[in-house]
Amino acid sequence: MSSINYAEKIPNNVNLSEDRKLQRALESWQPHYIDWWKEMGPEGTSTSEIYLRTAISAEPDGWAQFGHVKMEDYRWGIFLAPPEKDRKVNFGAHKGEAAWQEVPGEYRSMLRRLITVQGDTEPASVEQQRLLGKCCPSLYDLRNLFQVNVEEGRHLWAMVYLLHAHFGKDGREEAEEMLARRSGDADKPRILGAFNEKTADWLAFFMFTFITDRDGKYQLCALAESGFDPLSRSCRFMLTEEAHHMFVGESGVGRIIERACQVMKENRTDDVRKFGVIDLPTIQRYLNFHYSVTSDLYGAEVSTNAATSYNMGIKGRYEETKIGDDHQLENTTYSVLHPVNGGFQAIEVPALNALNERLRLDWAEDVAKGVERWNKIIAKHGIDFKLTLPHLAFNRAIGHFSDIAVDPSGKVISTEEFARRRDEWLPSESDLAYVLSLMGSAVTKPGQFANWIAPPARGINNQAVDFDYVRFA
Ligand code: BYC
Repeated sequence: MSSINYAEKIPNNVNLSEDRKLQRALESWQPHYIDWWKEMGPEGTSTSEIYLRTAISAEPDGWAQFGHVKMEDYRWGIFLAPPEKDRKVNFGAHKGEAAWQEVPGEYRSMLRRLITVQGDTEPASVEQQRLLGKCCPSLYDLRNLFQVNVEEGRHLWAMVYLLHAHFGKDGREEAEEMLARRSGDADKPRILGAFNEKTADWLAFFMFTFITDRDGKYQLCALAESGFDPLSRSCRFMLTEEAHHMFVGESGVGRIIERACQVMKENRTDDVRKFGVIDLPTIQRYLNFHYSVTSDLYGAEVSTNAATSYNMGIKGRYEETKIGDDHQLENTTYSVLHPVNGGFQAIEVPALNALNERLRLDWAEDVAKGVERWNKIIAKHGIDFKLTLPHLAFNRAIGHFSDIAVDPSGKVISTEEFARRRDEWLPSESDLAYVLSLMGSAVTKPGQFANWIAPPARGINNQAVDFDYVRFA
């Protein structure tokens, strides 16, 4: 059941050939996807062979196979995690009922909206990252970028399959729209804010995969709890791929920090820019930016949308079934920080309305642990500097903090002061220009690394660090 059939035009483990109508619909979407990939996917890669992992089975222990693959020959497809016997709806008004294999009619539009929002982020991130290959710091990093890109492409397939299989004409239209929007486009932007930002350099890419892919993890975990079983199974399989993306981000930033610290020590100076590496205060400003922009992805702190989708049983909490409460939350409250009279106050609100905030805090705690691991690298070098996460109200565009100006420590300030001091806290034009100036041309000799980043501790899939992860034609 879970092994993937690669003999078909669209590899899948959902017996696609048994549903001719659906198969035809997806086969007619497939060339549009390929056209989109050629136009908006990683640039200049069509003939290179990349050491990629490809799913061969959706079972936990056997799905990854590694080998050199031409990007254009990559086989995207539809893979769901194996079904769980007698799975139930585990929360909300339908708690205890059998999980749904079809969309309950009255929940169609809410489910379609969530699947569309999730799906839209996937091609968006590929678009954001499409030029990075031209300035890669090594073949190892180039391979990781392409691995992330092909998997985001497959995550789009996962959501498009659900739209086609369960939402009829509306779903097919949404699937087409997914290929029509463009990250950062003034007329047809991607749906969520962070996915319209630029990812112009590798520090931004690593921050994005560390922080924003981690939002992906938490949102997918919440959707994996869904009573709509096909969504749950899709998200569970997507999560197995997401872990590598966050590793790429965390280790990438860690290696940039490592290199900065080496140069600081060797030259006994904080002023490392003249040695062509990225200084720690610039890394802090990138962290502030990506953290605040990604905080917005959780929506408003108090949200009736979130309450409704929980009540319906379609989007749960992080690790829902491990939480020891009634999983209905009708009579519970949750404390949410509000801006009040120039400061902040924790106010109890109905727990159902606070679900976005709760997921955001789960994510924030996880991000903070990663930042602590980065701080250990700095401490190991005996350098007196600590990266910190800004206050959750800092630089927000969505939710109830979006109307106030706050410095990274959480002090409420005037909008004039924020504008005046913005460049102390967020990457300035000159920070961005400096980091971009380091990117230069691609480093493509096996085992070589750009000056601004340390090599990784080990290679991919037990290969050496100087393995030829990408072979150019
Ligand atoms: N930008 O009640 P509210 C990933 C909209 S990342 C623009 O607060 P709700 C990945 C909202 O849509 C994970 N608009 O929101 C990572 C709503 O609009 P409508 C992606 C925003 O519904 C890296 C209105 O504001 N997955 O996978 O409770 C690489 C009122 O909103 C934003 C998901 O997000 C924003 N930031 O929560 C690749 C999961 N925030 O409907 C991939 C699916 C809110 O009134 N999505 N709005 O026009 C959801 O669960 C929810 O839609 C949200 C919003 C959590 C995003």
